[in-house]
Amino acid sequence: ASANIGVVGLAVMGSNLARNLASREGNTVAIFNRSYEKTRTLLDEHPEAEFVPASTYEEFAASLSKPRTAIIMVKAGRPTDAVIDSLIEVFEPGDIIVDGGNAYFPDTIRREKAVRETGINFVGAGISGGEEGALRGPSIMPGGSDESWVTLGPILKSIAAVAEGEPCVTHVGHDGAGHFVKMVHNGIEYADMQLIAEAYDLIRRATGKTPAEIAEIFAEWNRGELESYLIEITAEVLRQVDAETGKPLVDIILDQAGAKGTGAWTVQTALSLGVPVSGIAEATFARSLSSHPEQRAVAAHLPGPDATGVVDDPDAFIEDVRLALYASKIVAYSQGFDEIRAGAAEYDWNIDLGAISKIWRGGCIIRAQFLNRIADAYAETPDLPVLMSAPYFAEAFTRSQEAWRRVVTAAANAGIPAPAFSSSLSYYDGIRADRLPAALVQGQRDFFGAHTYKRIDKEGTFHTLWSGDRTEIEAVDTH
Ligand code: NBP
Repeated sequence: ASANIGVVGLAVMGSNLARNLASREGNTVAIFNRSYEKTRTLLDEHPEAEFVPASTYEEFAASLSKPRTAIIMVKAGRPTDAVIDSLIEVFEPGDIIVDGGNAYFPDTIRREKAVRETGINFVGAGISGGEEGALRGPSIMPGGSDESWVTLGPILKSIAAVAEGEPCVTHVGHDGAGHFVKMVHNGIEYADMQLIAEAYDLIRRATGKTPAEIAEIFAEWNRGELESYLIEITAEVLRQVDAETGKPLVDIILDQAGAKGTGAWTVQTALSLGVPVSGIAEATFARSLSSHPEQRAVAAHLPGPDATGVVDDPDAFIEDVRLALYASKIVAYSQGFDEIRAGAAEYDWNIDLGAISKIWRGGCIIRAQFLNRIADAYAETPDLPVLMSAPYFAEAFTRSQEAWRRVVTAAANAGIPAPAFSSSLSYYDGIRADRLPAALVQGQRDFFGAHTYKRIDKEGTFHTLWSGDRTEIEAVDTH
């Protein structure tokens, strides 16, 4: 037994993670893949790395020092279950199995429970940053037991991205907490990307600027409060010219956005937790809308305004869009953190929200300066019920809310879809409202279904006899 850590599954993510592990002082990495070719390729292409190859699960287990620790990087779903079953056969109580794939958190909760019964530790770890992150330093969101963190913590810290001197990994919480937080990370990523896409579309269609010109605008924004990986790569994508046609590549790419399902998971989970993640939901729906060419073709003749000429001062409009993007982004992140708070309460996880914002500062797709502001907000008030109500963000809304309204108005007037911008503004106005028309909804529910209501002026549950003499009675709340 000579390896302190093992990797099972040597496709692109697993090989890169194995190389990352092997490159760090003190690690010797056992490697295993179902078919031996991938193991052979990794050994051949990276003779510099200290790998201990195995061709069977028995050999793999024998090559690991105790407690044996193995990270699984295979396709999510059945393949992950198959590998876990095989590892359980050859591992012993106290050993640690880590699933680094993109598992759906209820699967992680189920697997953790089943594996724990054998005495083996199971850790579901969300790993963000794609291939490049796996190789150079991802952001890692591990769940699992405190016991497993003792062994696993130093290993994961050795390979994680570093942001402002701190490794981008923290023990998120028990069982499925890590994969839950990774899921919400991806949901926020959807919202952030959609907001940026709407900003681009608004500027392009309302001012007539070219993709190359808009690339320069994003590059400029990346030097200010919007500084982030996603803004940076947006400028790169917009600058790209298609070699074949000489046109901007963004005009040649088919406008139908794909999805692997993590946005949908985030929204489905939010619906069952009762958390309004409207920014993430609109981003997910916007991808769905784009991917139905047959519907778009039959709807294309529906009437709408002409977008040209809605903006008389392009520079002022572009600055408005920047402010609207920043304000909407605060809403999207606030909603995402709200979902993590609700998930932690529902599943009994002790999640440090400030620590989560810090481990997203490096390695992952949503990495940004902005996350420091979120960390500050939680440092000041750890149990903040609504992130965007923190003083720093309140100040940002003071600066941006008028511009935000102008942009949403211009989008509506010009017939340019801005679902994430406008739903974020509606959420903002809803959450800060003194009174909501929810009172009327309660009245309607009581009318047709005797669902009862509460009053603002006294305790109790009430029902109006709508089909009788319309007097109010005190009701027993059974709904
Ligand atoms: P894939 O998701 O393409 O999976 C391929 C690997 O799974 C191969 O090693 C394959 O072995 C193995 N495998 C399969 Br398929 N069925 C198996 C089974 N029944 N038993 C054992 N091994 C089996 O690899 P990937 O693209 O490197 O992704 C790995 C994980 O990382 C996935 O969960 C993915 O969702 C996640 N991921 C994350 C990010 C990110 O940014 N965080 C990016 C990409 C992927 P074989 O060689 O024998 O067929």
